[in-house]
Amino acid sequence: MATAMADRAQEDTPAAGGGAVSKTHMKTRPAMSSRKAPNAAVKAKADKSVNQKIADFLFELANYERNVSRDMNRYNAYRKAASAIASHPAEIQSGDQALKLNGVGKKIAKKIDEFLATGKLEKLEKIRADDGNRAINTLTQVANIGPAKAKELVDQGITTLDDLRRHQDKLNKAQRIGLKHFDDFEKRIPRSEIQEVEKRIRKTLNFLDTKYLATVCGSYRRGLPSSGDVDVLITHPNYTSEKSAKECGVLLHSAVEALETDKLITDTISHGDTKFSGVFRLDAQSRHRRLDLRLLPSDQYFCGVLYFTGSDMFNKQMRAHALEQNFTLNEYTLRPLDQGHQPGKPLPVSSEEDIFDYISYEYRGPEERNL
Ligand code: 8DG
Ligand code: CA
Ligand code: CA
Repeated sequence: MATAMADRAQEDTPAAGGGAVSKTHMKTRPAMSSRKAPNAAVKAKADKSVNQKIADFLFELANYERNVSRDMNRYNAYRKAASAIASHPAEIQSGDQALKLNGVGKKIAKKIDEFLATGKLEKLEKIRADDGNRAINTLTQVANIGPAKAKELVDQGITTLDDLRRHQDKLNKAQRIGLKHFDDFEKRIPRSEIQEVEKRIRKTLNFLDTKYLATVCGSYRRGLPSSGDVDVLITHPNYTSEKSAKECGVLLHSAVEALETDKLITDTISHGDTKFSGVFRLDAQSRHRRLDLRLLPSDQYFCGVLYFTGSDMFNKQMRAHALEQNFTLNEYTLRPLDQGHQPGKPLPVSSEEDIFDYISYEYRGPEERNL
């Protein structure tokens, strides 16, 4: 009962945790997974810690850099500082104190001092007051509309969701689906609902072929109480990296077909041999939710599971550690680097633990990867 109520509370919060600046999916990254769940919880209590307030304004600046300036370096720099501050155990009392944290430089320290002294940030006040910025932020909240597309639309005088609805001819299929389900996609997905969809997907796949394996990754696997979308990885022993995706794509195609017949999948945004991106809903009373399905070769499954579990900040750290140990790690493989830094053959991997072992990194369970 308590869980059900907590889930409901989560679901009623907007996906991005209140700010008008982020979205829940896609290649332009949301602001940021590690922030959302705590944010929703904090909101319920209605009083935020100083660190959380600082992290919030840094995330807002990060979004501005991504959406408006389209400067991904600054976007990442602000997010890194925000994550460090949000997870710092002691209350930040000065810019100098923050300067000691990884990712906080002089400019950010100065902003923290301004915020601590005045309770706001001049730069952010100006950004928020600008109509063009606001329009871009609004439009980038639609799934599959990125900063460049948003700018293009704003330049054509399209600045609100109503404008968009009147000019759907300017959108591609994915963007039209984003607009159609705008209200639903804004809502976080409670964990209980993902447990349900996980069961349904496993049951459907099992019915097709008992050798399918499916894992829901992303924030759900990291144990968060709610998620922005559902990321499912599937594999099958018949599909290995030696075979072509084209040859094995039928494994994904028949899975998607079965999930459509099951009335779980409602829309398709894109559908290749190894990646499906679309929409599901549990039943007619439920909301529409974003779904990513990926088919991986069985010998690359665990590198995939590790990668798609994230968080992306955690992945960055782990990849950097791998490099220090002379390995290169990506979503497919772990490979040793030779003296000339050339990657060798992929190492055999049959669990996530194997990957940590090879690179001498202390094992962390999925719940400990929420950076
Ligand atoms: P959320 O959906 O609840 O917002 O959070 P998430 O599950 O952590 O994020 P996601 O956007 O669905 O991405 C899933 C995982 O994919 C993420 O946790 C780590 C991995 N990943 C990266 N980099 C990137 C990237 O640039 N784009 C995407 N889509 N995923 C990435 O490490
Ligand atoms: Ca996700
Ligand atoms: Ca995703």
